[in-house]
Amino acid sequence: MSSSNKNLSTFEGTKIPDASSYKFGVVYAEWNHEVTNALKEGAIKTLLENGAKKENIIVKEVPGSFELTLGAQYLAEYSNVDAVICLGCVIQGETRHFDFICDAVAQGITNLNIKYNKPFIFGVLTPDNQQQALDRAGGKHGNKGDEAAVTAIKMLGLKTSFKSESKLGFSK
Ligand code: DLZ
Repeated sequence: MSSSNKNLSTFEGTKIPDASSYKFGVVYAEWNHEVTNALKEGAIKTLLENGAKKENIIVKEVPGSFELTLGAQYLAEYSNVDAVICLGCVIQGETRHFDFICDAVAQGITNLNIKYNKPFIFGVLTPDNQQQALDRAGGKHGNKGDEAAVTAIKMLGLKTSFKSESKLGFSK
């Protein structure tokens, strides 16, 4: 797994914009709850540390990673968030279920980015086993939730940079 060389909670050398003006959705899967709960806590903590207001972080739970796409769409439709952080953990099993879920959620989240012109962040761990997952949910490789939160903030900063440069107006 490539993230074994990178700590997911270390952002030295990168500039993280101020998140105080943005509204965030966080959707996380119940499956592998020990892991996904740690991802969720990491994401919220990182958003707050970078200026997000508690009242501007809307958190929702879905049954499994397969449901992250629709949960994220609900957040975009009904909560008017600027970005959605999608958190899940699909552990490699003995059946092809793993491939179907991973492919579906990756494609689903990709489509939402384009459909809404907003950042929908893929914070889904796809490890071989529980230990690899825990290592990336606040363990020795950091927390994928932290990384997902920083990615959301950076993408919103990028969008805002176009907004301030644009002379043609910016409708969405
Ligand atoms: C069914 C299933 C399996 C086998 N494994 C996982 C998993 O490792 N991680 C996860 O988030 N969800 C899993 N699921 C549940 C599916 O994501 C989904 O909730 C069900 O297939 C119902 O649509």
